[in-house]
Amino acid sequence: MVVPAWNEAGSLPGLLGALRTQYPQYDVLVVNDGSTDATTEVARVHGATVVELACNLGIGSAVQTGFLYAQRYGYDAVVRVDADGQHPPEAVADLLRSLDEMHADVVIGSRFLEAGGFRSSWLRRVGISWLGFLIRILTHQRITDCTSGFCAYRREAVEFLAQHYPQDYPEPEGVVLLVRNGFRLVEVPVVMRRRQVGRSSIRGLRTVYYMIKVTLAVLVAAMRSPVRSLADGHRT
Ligand SMILES: Nc1nc2c(ncn2[C@@H]2O[C@H](COP(=O)(O)OP(=O)(O)OP(=O)(O)O)[C@@H](O)[C@H]2O)c(=O)[nH]1
Ligand SMILES: [Mg+2]
Repeated sequence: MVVPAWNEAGSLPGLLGALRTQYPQYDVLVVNDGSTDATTEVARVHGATVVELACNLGIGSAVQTGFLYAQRYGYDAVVRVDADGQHPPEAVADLLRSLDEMHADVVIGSRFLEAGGFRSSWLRRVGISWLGFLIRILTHQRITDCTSGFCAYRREAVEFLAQHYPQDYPEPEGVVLLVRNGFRLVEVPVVMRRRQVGRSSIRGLRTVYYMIKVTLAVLVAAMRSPVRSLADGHRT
C-alpha cells in the first residue's frame, strides 16, 4: 500500500493503525512529500516504511515514487490510500479482489456509484461530472469518479505508471493515459469519509481554476500518442 503524505502527522496514526490491524500481510509505504511536521516519525512509529522526498514535489511525484518503489521491489499490486483518512481501510480488500474478479489492470474506488458517505462539495461534484463527461467523449469509457485517488493497480500498470505517471492532475490525466495505452479500468463503489484533520487544498474559487487547468491537461493527455504498444503485455 502506498500512502502519499504531506503534513499528515495528525491523520496517520488512525490510518496506519487500521491498515496494520486489517492487513498485516501487506507492506505499507508512506511517501513523505516534503512535510514540515512529524509525518516521517509518526509513520515509522506506526510500522510503515518511509521514503522521504527532498522537498514538496506534489501529489503526482509522491505517488510515482510509490510506483517506482513497488517496481523496484517486485510487488504484484499496489493500492494507493490517501493519508488524510478519507479512504476507508476496509475497502482495500474490495479493490484488490476486484482486480482479479473483474480482470482489471486498475480498480478505482468511486464515491458516486452508490449513495452514502462523503461526496465532496457541490462545486467539486460539478467539476467531477464535467471531467467524467470529457473523459467519456475522449476515451469512450464511463468513469464516475475520475479524481478518486483510492485505486488498486496491477503490476503492469504499476510499471507503466512508474515511468509515465502524470505530475499535474494525476488522477484524471492518469485515467486518460491508462485507457489510451490499453489498460483495463473498472470502478467499484466506495463510501468515502470526510478529511479528518487539516484542510483541503482545493477549496472555493480554486476549484474553478483547477477545473479549467485540469480540462486542458486532460485534452492534452488525450492527444498524446500511446506510449505502450499492445505487445508490451496487454491482456485480451
Ligand atoms: N494537497 C497535497 N497533497 C499531497 C501533496 N503531496 C502528497 N499529498 C497527499 O496526497 C493525498 C491527497 O491530497 P488531498 O489534499 O487530500 O487531495 P484530495 O483528497 O483530492 O482533496 P480533499 O477531498 O479536499 O481531501 C493526501 O494523502 C496528501 O497528504 C501535495 O503536495 N499537496
Ligand atoms: Mg483528501
